Amino acid sequence: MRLSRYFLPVLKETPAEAQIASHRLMLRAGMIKQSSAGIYSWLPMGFKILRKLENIVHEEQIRAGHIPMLMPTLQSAELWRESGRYDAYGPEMLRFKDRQDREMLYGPTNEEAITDIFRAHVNSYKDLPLTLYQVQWKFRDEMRPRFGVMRGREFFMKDGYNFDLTQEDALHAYNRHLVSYLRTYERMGLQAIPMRADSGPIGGENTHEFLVLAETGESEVFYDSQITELTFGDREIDYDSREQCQAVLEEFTSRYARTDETHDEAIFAEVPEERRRTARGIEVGQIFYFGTKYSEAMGATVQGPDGKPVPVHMGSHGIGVSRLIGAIIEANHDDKGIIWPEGVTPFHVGIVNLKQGDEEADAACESLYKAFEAKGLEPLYDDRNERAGGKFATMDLIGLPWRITVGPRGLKAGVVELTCRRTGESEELSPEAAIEKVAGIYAAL
Ligand code: P5A
Repeated sequence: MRLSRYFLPVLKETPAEAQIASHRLMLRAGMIKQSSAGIYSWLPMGFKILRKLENIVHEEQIRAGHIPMLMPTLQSAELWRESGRYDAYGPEMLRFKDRQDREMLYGPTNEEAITDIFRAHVNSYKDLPLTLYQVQWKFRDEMRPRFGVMRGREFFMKDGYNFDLTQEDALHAYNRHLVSYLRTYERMGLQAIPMRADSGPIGGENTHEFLVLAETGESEVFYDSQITELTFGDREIDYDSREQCQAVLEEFTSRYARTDETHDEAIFAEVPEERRRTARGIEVGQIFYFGTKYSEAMGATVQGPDGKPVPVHMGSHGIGVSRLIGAIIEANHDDKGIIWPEGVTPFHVGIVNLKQGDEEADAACESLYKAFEAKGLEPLYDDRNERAGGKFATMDLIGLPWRITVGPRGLKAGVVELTCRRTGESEELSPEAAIEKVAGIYAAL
């Protein structure tokens, strides 16, 4: 992409309404624009990152054997009356009537909708196990929408639902989700710690929230510091293997890690004092096993092996895709701007032309641009007629991990400058070597 032809409305001033870094930087970097409280337009660069995260989520869900689909954002109140949640959900649910006077709502979550699909089409235990998921907009009329996309009213969520014959099978689905979520967050450059939590209006006893530690996080958390030393890494997991999934769950959840809702001082006191931590965290996902809560209320049964109808065991599993962008920025920024992890960056490399209009500099930038494209990478070329300082400030603000600076002086010596956004370190290389180095970094991801 050439910056002169892109739509990247960066702001020079810090917006007064933004209280935390990620909100400020998303506005300043021209990623989002508020349309009303807690509701945002996703401008091209913000949208690009949203799609990247969505793609990672899809890849990891499909790897775990889960099946993508799409349900509508608008739902009928009837289904929610069946489950008993229409009254229980409270003012967070946005309710309205259509022209036929039918009661409708903007879905805050989809347990009812998916259970309705399941009961219409699945009759036999032989069709189980089944896990369906979608990535779709949700609406919750939050009392205090704030911090930009972090606590929005309209937000993008991956929501998945498993259907199993027995509790044991459903717990395997729970464990499988936990494993796939660990992988998903790590690919986004985040450490998200599974913590024991409260199930709230979704229901059930088994639930873990995934938290990214951050001072600006809304949740208070308590944990054993040993947990922060764990990484999932590039281990190969057979998602059908109960033993393997169970082992990962045990590894990642056996140490003390709880949100304030489930915190227990007496148990926490058993953790050696030097390892006890109290901190704040951003909830980027939550998994639930709630058994037959919805299937019994809504008559979602299958014919069991003995021919008798049995209600299916279910769980649901969510990832806050739009919130994740805020979480990634909270964990990856400095006073100049965002520092995207390579796995989610909107463009792989920035090209800064120090002297637009200089024949040699223009030609060198063009040839770098084409070479990156030929390698399947997306460069963002700042080809505007602007001062170098302004170009650097924009690149630092939008946070591409690598920047190549091209100027007439360097070109005379046969070099360009390659700069790492995270460390600030620069090196002079031939254009070919710079391309190879950047391409190599992305190839290794
Ligand atoms: C699981 C999927 C559920 O709704 N039903 C379907 C279950 N879980 S949850 O924990 O309530 O939400 C899942 C994730 O969505 C994100 N999230 C939000 N993101 C931005 N703004 C909000 N107002 C908001 N509310 C929830 C969180 O990341 C949460 O973990």
